[in-house]
Amino acid sequence: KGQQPRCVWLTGLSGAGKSTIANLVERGLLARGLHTYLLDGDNVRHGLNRDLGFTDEDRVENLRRVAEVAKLMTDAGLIVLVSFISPFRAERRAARALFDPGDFIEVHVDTSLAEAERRDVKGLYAKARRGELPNFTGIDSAYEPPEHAELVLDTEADAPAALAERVIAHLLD
Ligand code: GGZ
Repeated sequence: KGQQPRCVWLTGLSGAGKSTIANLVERGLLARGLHTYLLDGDNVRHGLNRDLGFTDEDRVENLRRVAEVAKLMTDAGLIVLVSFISPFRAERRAARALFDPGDFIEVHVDTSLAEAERRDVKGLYAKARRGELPNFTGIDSAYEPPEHAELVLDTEADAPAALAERVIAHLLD
């Protein structure tokens, strides 16, 4: 059951901790002999989607392509971890619709805007507040929180390692 191909879709604000958690989940699954692939901005936005920016229209297309690639990868037998802000409900719903029920696990990496902005690891929120990064999620571009996520990870309450274990437990359950 562990290797049953599935898509684990992480959504949350910039700086919420999606990448950190996704990397820990990937390591944990690898340690259990499971085959995974992690799709994120680092390996998608510089290649396949390098023609896309951060307007609503471009985010919609970014996520459409990511969902289709994730689907292809599950067809190849992988557990696919997807780590994008994915701010709009409609695109997350469209992604879910590509998979059999139960094979799409929406994970809300839940951090308040105040906390993400307080951390501001990369200084992007400060830049956005200065008007140097237009269409920044949470500042002048919307984030629509999930209403039916399979998992809600409160990053203000628990450490990334514990949250990653919850995702792994859900997959192995
Ligand atoms: C949000 C932006 C923006 C704007 C650049 N809005 O924290 P990061 O830096 O490393 O992750 C963010 C990443 C978001 O890209 P996604 O592909 O995940 O977004 S979406 O799902 O909405 O398509 C951030 C950086 O890119 N970044 N400009 N305007 N994040």
